[in-house]
Amino acid sequence: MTRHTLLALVMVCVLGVSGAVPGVHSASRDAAPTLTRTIVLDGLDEPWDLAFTPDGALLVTEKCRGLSVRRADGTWHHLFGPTGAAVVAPDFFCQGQSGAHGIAVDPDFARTRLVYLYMPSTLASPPTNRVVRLVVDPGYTTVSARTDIVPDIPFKHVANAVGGAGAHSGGRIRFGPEGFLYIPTGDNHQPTLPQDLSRLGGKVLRVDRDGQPAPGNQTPAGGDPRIYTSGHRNVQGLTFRPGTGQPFVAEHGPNHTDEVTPLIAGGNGGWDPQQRPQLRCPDDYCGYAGDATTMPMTDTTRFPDAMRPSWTNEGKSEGIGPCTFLTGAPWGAWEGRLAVGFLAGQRVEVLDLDAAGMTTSHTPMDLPRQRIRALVPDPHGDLYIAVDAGAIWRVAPQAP
Ligand SMILES: [Ca+2]
Repeated sequence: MTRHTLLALVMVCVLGVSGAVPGVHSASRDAAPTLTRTIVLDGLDEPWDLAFTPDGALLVTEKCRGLSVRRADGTWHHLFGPTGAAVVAPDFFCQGQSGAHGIAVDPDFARTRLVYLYMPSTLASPPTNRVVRLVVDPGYTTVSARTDIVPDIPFKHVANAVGGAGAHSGGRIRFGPEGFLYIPTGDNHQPTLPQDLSRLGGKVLRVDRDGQPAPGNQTPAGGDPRIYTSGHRNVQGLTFRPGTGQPFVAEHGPNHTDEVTPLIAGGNGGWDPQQRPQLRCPDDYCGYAGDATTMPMTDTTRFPDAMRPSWTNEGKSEGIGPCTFLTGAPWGAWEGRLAVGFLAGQRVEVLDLDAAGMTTSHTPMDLPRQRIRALVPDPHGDLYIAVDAGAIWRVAPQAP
């Protein structure tokens, strides 16, 4: 499929990061790397996530097309999803914001050939989001041995007064450095879901490769033991800090306040869009009814021990999306910093964190304005960026 194999060199732009960005700390400005951007793939249909395998393949999800692969030889192949894929999943569908979302490669992939896909499914009624485990053959021609390891993640199957079906599914699945799979979910515009420890929406789950609860989740008593953290709205980014391994999430705000939050096992993110008598809450969902004070993303009045965000854009809602730490010496002073992407905000910010994970400064990457959907480092530390317009970029740094 030649439209998908526009390998490299379609467009190469050398972008010197401006030294005149207002408000940027001088230390980060002076040390900013030079970025070279290459369009690696184009003509995709709403790419959502991507993952590299150890043998040189690039797995890509598209919201309504499911899972595809760019093999090491550059050829493109549609592996799994609707009609047209090598393996058709009749239960797969896309609706509203939802469809094929996160893709993760097993930490022992060279031996197991296992990959994990987050998607909605009609196998349950009403439909659910689920994590599907698949075996990929050595030639990347097909998948087999489908096992639905977490089949019971809530899906918003009907519209309500605050939005359409398919809203707020989370879905950016990643393996942590300790070998367990983290699964962020969303609140489905359902007021009680984020604080309901018997259901999996508005949470970050942590499981083994069979979907069983991982040891050490510290789920509050009586909760579903797969729950690692609760009280989330719609986590769209998930990554792990080099050195400490601590998970960080990026989470969509409502009409205000996107958040980046370091997670603690058993923690509560403090999102609780129910029972706000002072607000007018359509269909009892208060999520859009207030502001940063009356409907906070982290309600420290109701939850004094709530996990504190590392960074917010309080007062604004910019559709924060993916996040990843920058690794490798070519990033220069940006090595070890956290890159976060924005959809409505159409940019990537580089956050400098202190030892506790709190943001001390932030710097925008000098890139074309696009809705940023995925940020994934390749095995060399170059940053791959998927944009909603249908492209995947590679951004290679060069330290000054
Ligand atoms: Ca929060």
